[in-house]
Amino acid sequence: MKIKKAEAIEILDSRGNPTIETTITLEDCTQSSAMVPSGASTGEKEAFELRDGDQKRYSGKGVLKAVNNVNTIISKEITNRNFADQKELDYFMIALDGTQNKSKLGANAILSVSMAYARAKAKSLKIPLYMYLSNNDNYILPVPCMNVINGGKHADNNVDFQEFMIAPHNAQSFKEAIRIGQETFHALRYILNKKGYSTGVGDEGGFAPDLKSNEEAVDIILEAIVKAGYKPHTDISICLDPATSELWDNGKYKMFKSSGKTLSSDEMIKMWESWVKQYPIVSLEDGLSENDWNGWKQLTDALGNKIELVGDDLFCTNKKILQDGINRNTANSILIKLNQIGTVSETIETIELAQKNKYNTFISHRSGETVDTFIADLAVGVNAGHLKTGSGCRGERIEKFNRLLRIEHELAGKSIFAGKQTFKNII
Ligand code: 2PG
Ligand code: MG
Repeated sequence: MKIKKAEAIEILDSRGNPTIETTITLEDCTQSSAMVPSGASTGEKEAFELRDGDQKRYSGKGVLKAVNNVNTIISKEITNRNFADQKELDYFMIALDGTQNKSKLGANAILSVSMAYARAKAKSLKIPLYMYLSNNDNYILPVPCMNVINGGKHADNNVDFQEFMIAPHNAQSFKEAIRIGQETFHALRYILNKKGYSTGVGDEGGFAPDLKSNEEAVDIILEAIVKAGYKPHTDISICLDPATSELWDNGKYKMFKSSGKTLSSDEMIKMWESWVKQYPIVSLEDGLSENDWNGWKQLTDALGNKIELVGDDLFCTNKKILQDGINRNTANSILIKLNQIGTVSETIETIELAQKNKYNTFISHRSGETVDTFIADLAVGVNAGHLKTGSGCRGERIEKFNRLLRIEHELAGKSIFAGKQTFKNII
């Protein structure tokens, strides 16, 4: 099936910043589009997001160069050419770019084409996207890890750690898990309001109040779980993404937003050990910085058999870096973000490497999102078991949950909900 047309335009993401949308038309006239998200707490080794740097437009954040690369260079080379499959197209674009990190054409440009092509191919084959992305017939709906309190770079409050998530795992279906999560989210709003805290939300839809300490975020969430009628640990556990690469300052961790206090790597590990003792935590993402591999090894030795230690900035969805982590027995899980690596095929290869080596996979949105729901299909297609896509509000987050509700409905009895199985050695 040849590509007839590839056309990109500049649109806006959920933070109101420009991003790229590409529409692919196949020779059978099937047409599909994809929109690319954008991170705030990005890993140093992520694929290159091409922005214009023209201060006269959107403070330099425009993406007209990336748009132009799709409409000229990429379009010229891929139209009227036959690609056997997704891999062939993706590797063709990687070669066309020719750099290590997709800095010539822009990972945002390349990914928009890769995702739109996947969607168009699925449509042309008359199968759902999750089926196109899958290599077997088993479909597992992920546990939604809902980011109910936002801090760090995602909110203008005094909370240092970026994400406090609830994982409603004790449910028979995704639909039930979402209900449990939403009821807790609303209970949390009630409690924050009662305490006189702000109920305004951050970039990912979680509440973003000023708090007395980082710990207080977990304490209030536990209160909300009980208020909603559920049991912490049994029904709902906690996932954290403190995004500590953002706190890394001259070999130490600095609590920039609260006390300004600094902690050594050892002290951070001790802190996480005590949090894990004290709270029903099932996963800790980027508990240490991407530049603290020695600390990561110690953290893995200390907590690796108790909870999921998820590498986000650490691995950047890059299979070479993941392989390094596997060789060094570092972390036991990986966060997966399409735009960290820049093509659908490479994303799936990284997931396959993780799964082969018994690393858990956690599919993720970015803090700057669009209503594109690709990651919902990806989570089901590769049976990732968990997905984080924000909180219980903000349309760009809810769209992913709604897509999963539709997928579960469509599969009527032919899918299972990951539930407790996801955290089987932990809960
Ligand atoms: C993260 C992500 C998504 P950002 O750190 O995991 O929640 O944030 O997109 O800003 O990198
Ligand atoms: Mg992260």
